[in-house]
Amino acid sequence: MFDVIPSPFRVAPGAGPFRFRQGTQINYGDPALAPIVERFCRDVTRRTGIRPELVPDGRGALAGLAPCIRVEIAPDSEIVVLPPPIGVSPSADLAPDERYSLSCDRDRIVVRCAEAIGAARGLTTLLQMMATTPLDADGTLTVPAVRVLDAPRFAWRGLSVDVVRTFFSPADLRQIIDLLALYKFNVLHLHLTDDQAWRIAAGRPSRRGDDATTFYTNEDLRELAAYARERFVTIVPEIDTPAHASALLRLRPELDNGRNMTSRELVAGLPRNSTWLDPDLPATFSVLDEVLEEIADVFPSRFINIGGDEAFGMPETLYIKFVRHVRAYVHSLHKRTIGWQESVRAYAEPDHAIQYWISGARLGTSSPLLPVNVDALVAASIARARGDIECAMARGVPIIVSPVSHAYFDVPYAEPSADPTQERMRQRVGLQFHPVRTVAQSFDWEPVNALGLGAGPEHVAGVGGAIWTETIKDFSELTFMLLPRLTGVAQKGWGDADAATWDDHRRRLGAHGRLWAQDGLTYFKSSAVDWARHTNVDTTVRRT
Ligand code: TNX
Repeated sequence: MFDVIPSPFRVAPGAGPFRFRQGTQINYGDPALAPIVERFCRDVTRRTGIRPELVPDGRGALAGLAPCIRVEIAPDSEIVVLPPPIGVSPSADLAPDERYSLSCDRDRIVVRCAEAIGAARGLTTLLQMMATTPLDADGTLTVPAVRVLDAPRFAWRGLSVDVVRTFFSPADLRQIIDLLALYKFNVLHLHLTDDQAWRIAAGRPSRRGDDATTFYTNEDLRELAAYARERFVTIVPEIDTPAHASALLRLRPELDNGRNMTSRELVAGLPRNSTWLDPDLPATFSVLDEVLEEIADVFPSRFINIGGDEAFGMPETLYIKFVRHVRAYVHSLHKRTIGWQESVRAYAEPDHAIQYWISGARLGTSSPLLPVNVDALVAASIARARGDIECAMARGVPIIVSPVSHAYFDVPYAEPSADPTQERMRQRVGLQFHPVRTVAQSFDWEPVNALGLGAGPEHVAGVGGAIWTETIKDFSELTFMLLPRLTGVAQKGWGDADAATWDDHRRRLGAHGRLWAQDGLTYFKSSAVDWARHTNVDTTVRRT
């Protein structure tokens, strides 16, 4: 069985299975690969109980005829036939080369790549192959005999996590980063500020945090960014303004202009404050520019997400003035901007990127739970959603595709869990105004087509999942909503359009629940998936 998610570009049969056993030698040809190969060794031991022997190059390695694993940088290898990715790279102007080949034959497993990131992707595939294969009776592991050629379809493959409505510790976020790396995502987009809380040190009048809100120190964020970077994940920070900024107004009352904070009920059962920051108030940018400068310094990412969503009640001219200032300021810090799709209404140049989210499913007329009092302004914003995408396409603004209908993980699950003890959680967690969706329905989409008529791959920057945490109380509820649907977005971001049907994906998923259980992660045991596959894999091997 070959249960790798996302499915590789091409998989062909290899010559005979490789037997992986205690002490199998693994060797690499370039010092730049050392941390990647070392991490692979730790992960494979943690997941299979088998400990390979790491033999750095030039130490008489690979002596004898024993089967071994070799990782090498070989830019002129068979990977040259693979196409470059579509879209925008989160880490650099020129996308790093993630292509790799992996051949598993009787005597040798060889991973080849053009640069270190390709080795990480290739070894992740090998790790999944090993971790989803049961051990043989003699304690060895028969690695499927395959020749894999692989490259991502899209350059940007992200997950946005709302750490405002519910706080997640750096340790929680490191587990999310591990999960992203396991599924070949390359962006963790952190939604750091909103109406309910301001989760960063920058902008606080006193750094001591005397307003009792839990927040990340710059040191926390620097460490997280470094942890992510080692795993080829870029953290893109989001400072959400001009709306969703009530928490900043509470911290900095000088930003109150007497009319920019309103209390309203926007969605059934979820009272929200709505605020907009006033570009005509001198205090606004003296605070915000400082915040952005500090954030640009903390995060090495190429992009800062400036938010820009749901500026209900803000005069359009002020919205445009505000967003233009912010993006010009971020540019002056040598960073690129990304914003939610509404931001294209203020700034539609190709050096900006937008994240498309308002798909029909949100507050769509099809929702039986549509609150009767939907604000006319909200309705108007939704009505403009199609225009946002057309404007971006016409002006060459790259689009990260994140439709609520398929890429939002706070949509409640429709089908029952195979585990009756999960039913209460399933019914409680997730935003109730979304129509419920099965895991299969969430999987049924194509990122280019999701942009509608006239869209082509040239309009797409990449793919992004998102999870909002209004109904999520803790880390186990977070992973319950992320898993298994996160793997579906991984498939759409990495795999070719028709690379995997739901049936393929569902079959592979059956072998992945075990990996999450190994990591102690709660996941939704959808009744549509046979989670009992490979039951003889030892799930007691735990994180060390
Ligand atoms: C809209 S999705 C938001 C979030 C909320 C979500 C659900 C987006 C860009 N903005 O602030 O969490 O609706 O209420």
